[in-house]
Amino acid sequence: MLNKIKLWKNQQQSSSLHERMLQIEEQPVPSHVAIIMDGNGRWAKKRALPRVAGHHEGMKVVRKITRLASKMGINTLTLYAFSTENWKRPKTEVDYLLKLPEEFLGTFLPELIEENVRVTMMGYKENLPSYTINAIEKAIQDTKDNTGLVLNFALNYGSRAEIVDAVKRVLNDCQKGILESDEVNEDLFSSYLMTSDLTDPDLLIRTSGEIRLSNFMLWQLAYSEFWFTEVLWPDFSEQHFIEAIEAYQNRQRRFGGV
Ligand code: V0D
Repeated sequence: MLNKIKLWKNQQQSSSLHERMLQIEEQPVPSHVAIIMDGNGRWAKKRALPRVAGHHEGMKVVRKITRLASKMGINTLTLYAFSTENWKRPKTEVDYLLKLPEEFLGTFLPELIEENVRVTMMGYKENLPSYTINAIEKAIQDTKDNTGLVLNFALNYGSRAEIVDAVKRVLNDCQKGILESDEVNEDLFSSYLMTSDLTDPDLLIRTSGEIRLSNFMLWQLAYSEFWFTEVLWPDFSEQHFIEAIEAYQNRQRRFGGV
């Protein structure tokens, strides 16, 4: 294609993106968006590349969607980066995945600080290598006073384990006499989960055509809107995210958010 035409096409595209952003800003955006970033391996396979190439490409999409979510005024973005099931993958792939936080933060942390983003993590830190934890803890520390988007990484996270642990700690507090069993209700129980500081997600996005939760935020997603797409995570663009937010806003408009 001629370069001039390409340029024109890009301009058309970005101006329509801009218009859709303005439209989105006229209605409430979801306060908390959670994403299951699926399809990195399949993206790589389609290109005869190693699976890790898909993960690396997926990391670039995290940057792009974080910027956009921040710009939209979304309060919390939770990203499912590594599940407790992911340990079953080949060791070389696991090792590669667990180096991504360091790589990501090495280049993107200054921008997160600049953008007033606060990094948080939920998941089991115990089994993670020190280079993974150290990179994330530095990011948490360096962004702890930021007041903009909360960028919450679900890493070595599993929802059933989270619930079982919460039950154990409730029982323990009852035994110690800190808590009466009569006081146990939904709100009290929520405060024992890893998401105690967050609101429940308003919108869940899952890419790559899988229509299931895969042990992700089972309790927290009880009332959320779900949006699924066939698009593989490395191909997930700003347009797709905008499409998901528009779908959410349309549902809220039609059903009055009940
Ligand atoms: C691979 C697609 C960013 C999903 C995105 C450890 C799978 C790229 C992070 C990241 C991963 C995590 C914490 C943090 C900063 C960045 C990340 C993992 C995988 C698993 F503080 N991308 N990313 N972490 N992928």
